[in-house]
Amino acid sequence: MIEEKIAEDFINATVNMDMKSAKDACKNAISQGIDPYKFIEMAITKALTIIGDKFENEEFFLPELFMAAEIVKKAMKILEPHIKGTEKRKNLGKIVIGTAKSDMHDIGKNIVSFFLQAEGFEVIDLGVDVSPDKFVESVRNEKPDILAISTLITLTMPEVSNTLKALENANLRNGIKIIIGGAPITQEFVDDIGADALAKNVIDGVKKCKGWVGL
Ligand code: B12
Repeated sequence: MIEEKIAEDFINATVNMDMKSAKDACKNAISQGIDPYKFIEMAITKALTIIGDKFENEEFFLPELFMAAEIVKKAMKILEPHIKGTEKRKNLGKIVIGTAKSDMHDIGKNIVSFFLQAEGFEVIDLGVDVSPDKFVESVRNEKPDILAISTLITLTMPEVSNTLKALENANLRNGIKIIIGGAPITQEFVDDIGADALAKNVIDGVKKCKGWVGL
């Protein structure tokens, strides 16, 4: 299948740190009419999983992780304008999103943020390394319907828990739904800290957020 071949081209290019071929594969995917979301799952997420495994096995080191992240950012710039729904302006509700304190990973968060906006949510993106105090301040000022937190590092998971405690201490926990995403997050953790939902991927996350606003 052509989409598998193009996904493979992207994966090989990313693993070989070949920015030009990776961008060409994305452009090819678009010109072949491949759904950008499908391409993100088949090519981008898969490439990053391979890079992550190589990093874990000490075949790759930090420079490769950084380079792969740069390639993915450029790839997303090519794909984003072709994601359906970008033209919608429905205002389904307001979402504050950010990556937990001490965590700099933002590729997944940015994808989620992009899709939430494409679905019609107003999204306030606080970026990476967001302290519990900063989340609290934003919830106080923005009064969102949903707070969405991302974290990819096991060691930064306690910061998610600290954020929920800080919200409770500030009397801001009631009235908002809280969704947590990122590879190390489990349902048990979400239940333990008293968040409302776990999102295993962007589709699951967007579906749960839409469910909360009655869609
Ligand atoms: C790229 C990358 C980096 C880049 C990040 C660049 C960037 N701007 O994001 C850089 C080079 C900076 C980096 C640094 C580090 N990294 Co890193 N990194 C990765 C890598 C390869 C890919 C992550 C990624 O973007 N995945 C693709 C996206 C699309 O997937 P995702 O983030 O999981 O998001 C999806 C879902 O989880 C979900 N989701 C995520 N968040 C949310 C939130 C909400 C609300 C919702 C609804 C859904 C949702 O939806 C997304 C789309 O479906 C992973 C390996 C891997 N397989 O994940 C390691 C990985 C996460 N990194 C790791 C480590 C250890 C580090 C460092 C500590 C390395 C070091 N020694 O310095 C530093 C930490 C720096 C810091 N303080 O944050 C480990 C973490 C291990 C752990 N569990 O603790 C991993 C797993 C690699 C490994 N196998 O060892 N890293």
